[in-house]
Amino acid sequence: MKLLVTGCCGFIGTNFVKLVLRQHPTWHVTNLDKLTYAGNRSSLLSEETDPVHYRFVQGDICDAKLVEELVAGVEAVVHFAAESHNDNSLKDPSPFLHTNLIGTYTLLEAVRKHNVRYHHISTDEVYGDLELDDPDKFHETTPYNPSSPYSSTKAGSDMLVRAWVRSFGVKATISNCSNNYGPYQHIEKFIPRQITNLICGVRPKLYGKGENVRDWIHVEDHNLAVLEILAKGKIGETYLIGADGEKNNKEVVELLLTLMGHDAKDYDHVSDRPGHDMRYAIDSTKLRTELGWKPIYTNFRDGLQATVDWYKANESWWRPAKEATEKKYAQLGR
Ligand code: NAD
Ligand code: TDX
Repeated sequence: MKLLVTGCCGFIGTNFVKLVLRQHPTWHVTNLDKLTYAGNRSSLLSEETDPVHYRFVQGDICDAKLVEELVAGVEAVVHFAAESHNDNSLKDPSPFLHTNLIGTYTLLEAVRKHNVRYHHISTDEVYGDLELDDPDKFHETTPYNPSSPYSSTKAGSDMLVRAWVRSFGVKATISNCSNNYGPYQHIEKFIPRQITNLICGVRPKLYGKGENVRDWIHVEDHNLAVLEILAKGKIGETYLIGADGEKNNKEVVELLLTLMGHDAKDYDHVSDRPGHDMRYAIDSTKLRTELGWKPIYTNFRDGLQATVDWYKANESWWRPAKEATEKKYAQLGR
């Protein structure tokens, strides 16, 4: 199997490449990544020593000529590359429109031309948010209702995929996953920001009251689901990926503080994110019953402890980005 995978110098893509090369040692993966501020080539440096199975190409998914050349040589494309951070999208939406919309369009045109299987990685944020006391969860049929420039461009990219399936017969599937955690996540994101703050002697920062709920899933469980969909997913279908991991932000920070040897109340409240989605929750029945997937990392405390240990052991990976990341937050007052 020859795969083109986009955005693998980022969090989920890096873990995806490592998983694929472990589970399918005969496959070949080409990683197309622009190396934005969020991309770190060093995460897959050891894989670069095996050019028979892994190749890194630095480039933009909006570069139609390059994308077409790469798509022509593979059997399937898995599209992870995106501008992925809500806070950044509120400050400057333009790269989100470029990468998430034009980038997806560029890939779709290439897979259409070369009749190549395509899997589109998306987010549960396309469905908007739920009230804290709503007994319902997001389903494949929940209407789209995105809140931020990030989630609206992801919603737009999903719509492009659906249109390319219906109008041009592109062989595509879509997955919408909840919040991931695990190794190699950029330290701008909630969990690694607080872990690295604590390592640096800085108190964790909770937006608003900290009551917002996210449905946490370990990145490995997300990627295992993507491999199932690639192998057995029905063309044209959407699959929701989630591991029943609902927690509010306050609970997560308190658990992190405890795991790292601090008093559970040693955090600060900072100003809230404008338009902050209240709650995400995924019903993954379709994925579980139709494709037989189930999560492996069902103990959040253990998964979080392993993640803390990873950031402690890999300071050279995140330290160079810490100052610039916190400078951006300081400008936002958060
Ligand atoms: P990330 O920000 O860590 O990584 C994104 C990667 O894409 C980076 O390596 C970056 O250099 C690359 N990239 C950005 N613009 C590019 C362009 N124009 N051309 C080529 N490469 C480009 O993101 P992530 O958290 O790994 O998310 C990956 C995908 O998963 C995204 O599509 C995101 O919407 C989706 N997703 C993420 C989560 C989550 O919790 N992180 C949850 C659900 C879905
Ligand atoms: O310092 C912080 N304090 C805080 O309280 C940060 C960075 C975040 N938060 C809150 C905001 C959210 O309620 O924590 C929650 C998680 O925040 P993020 O890590 O920024 O994630 P979120 O906005 O929920 O989006 C994530 O999940 C869905 C990913 O970044 C998206 O790419 C994915 O689509």
